[in-house]
Amino acid sequence: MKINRIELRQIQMPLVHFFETSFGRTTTRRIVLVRVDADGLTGWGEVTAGESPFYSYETPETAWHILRDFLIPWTLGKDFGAPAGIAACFLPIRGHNMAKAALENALWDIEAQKQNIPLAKLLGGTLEEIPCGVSIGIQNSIPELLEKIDREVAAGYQRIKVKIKPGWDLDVLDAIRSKFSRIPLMADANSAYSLDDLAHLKELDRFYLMMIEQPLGWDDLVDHAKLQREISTPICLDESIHNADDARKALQIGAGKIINIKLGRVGGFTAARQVHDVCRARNVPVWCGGMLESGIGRAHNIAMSTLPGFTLPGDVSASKRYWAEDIIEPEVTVSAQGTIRVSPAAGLGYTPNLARIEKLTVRKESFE
Ligand code: OSB
Ligand code: MG
Repeated sequence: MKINRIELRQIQMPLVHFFETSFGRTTTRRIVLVRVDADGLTGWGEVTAGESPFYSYETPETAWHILRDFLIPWTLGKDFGAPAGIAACFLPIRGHNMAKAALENALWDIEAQKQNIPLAKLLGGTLEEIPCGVSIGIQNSIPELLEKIDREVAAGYQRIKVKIKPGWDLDVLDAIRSKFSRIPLMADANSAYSLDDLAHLKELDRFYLMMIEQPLGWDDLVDHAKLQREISTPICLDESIHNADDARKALQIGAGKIINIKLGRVGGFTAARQVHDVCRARNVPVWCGGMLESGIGRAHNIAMSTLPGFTLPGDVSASKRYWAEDIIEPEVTVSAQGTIRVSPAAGLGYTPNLARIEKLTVRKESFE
């Protein structure tokens, strides 16, 4: 596969509702899209970095820099046998996984089109329908949160994840459990606690949560292992897993019992499959995390979620929960049973809406 042309664009898309985590509130997404032309075909990738370096150090600007000054010059005009070849080429660059993932994933899209099979099939996916959950951010009040949960449960979503932080945790979970005693429920702290909060975190055990996601440091494994020995709620790792080695070490020391896989965080499909394989070999369930993606990143997440180890509902949900109008056609829809049916079409399974993308573009640069 020879890369002839790469185009970077930054688009700006307002969310239909703000999304708040322990590190802040997002109202508008700034997303870098990568368009790759190779072998007469076009593939798309999405940089999933947040607007500010709070989830990780990457931002749309750091990704643009790494892509323009390193990843693109290293790959333009070069011939890569298979998409995994480009992942190997990026290895000398430390970190910047979201920038790498956007470019690598576009090549997977092209390879699937070339073989005339769905991307899910190319990855080795087996599920035809994936189970979906929702991630609900911190709200202005508990009644507003309960109303949101009510709506998502009624829509059929198979599990509810809520964001927690000190001051928005025990009371919130108490209120949820009084109203929805049996829903599959989990909480994501996005690193808002430390081991000083051990007694407080132990209180979470009474809500019989499916798991608690990343309670401690964003780059920590050791303290998570200590916490996991003290609480019965399974810990799920998000921020601190960047590759298959991290996953192996985390499981080895008991830092958690479940891993959330995000394509951007681990650097693309090649690494994501490796993390999946490490977990599957140890019977550790994984699920697909979300980063408030546009339709392109969402389509990639759907394809990845078809791998056999993705046994838990992920944070991959309907386009309309985020966008008044998505940038792909058709938009992503979820069935009344809380599933997404995987498109049988070749490649992404969705068509990027070029006119819509052009309208949302605030910055563009192409490389031949
Ligand atoms: O920690 O999973 C997270 C969104 C932005 C940054 C981090 C996270 C999230 C989500 C949203 O939980 C998941 C989604 O609906 O895309
Ligand atoms: Mg998370």
